[in-house]
Amino acid sequence: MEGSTSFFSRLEARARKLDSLLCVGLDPHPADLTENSALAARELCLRLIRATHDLAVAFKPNAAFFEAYGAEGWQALADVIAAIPDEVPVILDAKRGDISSTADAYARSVFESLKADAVTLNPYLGRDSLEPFIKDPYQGIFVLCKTSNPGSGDLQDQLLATAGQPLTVYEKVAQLAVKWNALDNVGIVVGATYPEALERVRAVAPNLWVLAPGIGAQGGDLKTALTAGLRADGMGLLVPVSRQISQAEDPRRAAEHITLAMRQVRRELASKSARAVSPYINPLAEGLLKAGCVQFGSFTLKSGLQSPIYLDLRRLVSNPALLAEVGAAYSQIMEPLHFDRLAGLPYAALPIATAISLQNEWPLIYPRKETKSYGTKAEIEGEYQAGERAVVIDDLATTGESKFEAIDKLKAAGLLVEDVVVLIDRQSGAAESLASAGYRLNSVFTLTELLDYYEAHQRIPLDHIAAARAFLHAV
Ligand code: NUP
Repeated sequence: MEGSTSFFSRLEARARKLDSLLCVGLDPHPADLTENSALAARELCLRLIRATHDLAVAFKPNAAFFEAYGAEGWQALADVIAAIPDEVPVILDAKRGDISSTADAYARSVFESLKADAVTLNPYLGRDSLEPFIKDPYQGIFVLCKTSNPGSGDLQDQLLATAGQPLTVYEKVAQLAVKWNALDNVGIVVGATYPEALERVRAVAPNLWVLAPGIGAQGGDLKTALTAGLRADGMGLLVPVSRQISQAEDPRRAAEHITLAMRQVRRELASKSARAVSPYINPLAEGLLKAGCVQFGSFTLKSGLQSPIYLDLRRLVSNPALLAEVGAAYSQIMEPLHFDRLAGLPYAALPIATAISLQNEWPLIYPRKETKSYGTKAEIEGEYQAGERAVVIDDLATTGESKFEAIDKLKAAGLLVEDVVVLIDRQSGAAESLASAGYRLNSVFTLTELLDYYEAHQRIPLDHIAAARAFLHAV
């Protein structure tokens, strides 16, 4: 259709340009109208658009307030959407959801007839019911995850039994949304009235865009919601506000006021933490310690250095549930990366790369450690084509030296490499040396974060922690 700019890349570009996360809601409540008619609803929304279009990252008309007026209301909705300037994305709040053949008709209604850019959907019917809306990355969806209303817990807070920790239904929805977001056009709805849900969803979906209604009339607090729900980079949370703007004496002033308050909170949060602590630290730090993947004492490293901490992720193969959790954490941080296949580095990362591959159906190759002297004499096992992008998967990053050896082999085979992903960054120069050669190091967490966790939870004697920190500073 409109080319390849995905819905969220357009939304994010506008959010950055305006330095804002405000989405202006267009909800013509009958009580706010000069008369109870579709015409008055239309006029109110047109006034709001004129007053706030340069402050709105997006507009969100709610279909219900227009549908209530029948055919005239539907026409008013079409007029309101048509009046929104092209550069402002329109999110139609209609909460659709049906079997795929019917969903296909809903998608045509939303995108072809009404010409909205995105729509809210109910995920109760599953992946195929969403498919017609996300075929084209230009158009996006926000899937209901944890809604802002008092009764949202009746179903959404129910616990599901899983292989690892029990999960709420809404966390499961967030997990699925991460999977469905292959084209960068799936976000979720989490009410600003439930900051703890925003926080839990962020742990499951660190990169997804969240639409967080409930500020103002429903009692949600802006600062609490932003603190709980922003992505590590201070983006990723779109805050729709309807009544607090539409019912204000001066709607533009109200929108300006919210914009400034948002900027202030985001600045404060950014100055507090250059890099937010990884959301994976809790479950994985415990599991790794229990499995003996993290040991404290005195160990000789491959480089000859003596280290007071030893990380041995080869032991993961004996702990399949933990291996699966590790694979899931990699998968989450790999969500924004672009690649055609995984390249697992022997030996430690091969089972991890296999877990990631199985969880996402991402194909895997691996450069051999020793070249075969017989048969195919292959340097790289698995299928690939020259020109494809490979993402390097390893267990740890220390100096980065072993990553360069592997990258050289992959490049010699015509593959492109941009990203290296590891579970733990030992912070001994790998990120810097990879960056200077044009590669990005992505880690689920750093060794410092792991030590901070063990110290805060008193899992390890303090002298071991201190020795490990001293070692980190020395290298
Ligand atoms: O969980 C949700 N809560 C919610 O309020 C999901 C929504 N889509 N909404 C919608 O956001 C609601 O229907 C209304 O259109 C808007 C909130 O309006 P206000 O409370 O800012 O006036």
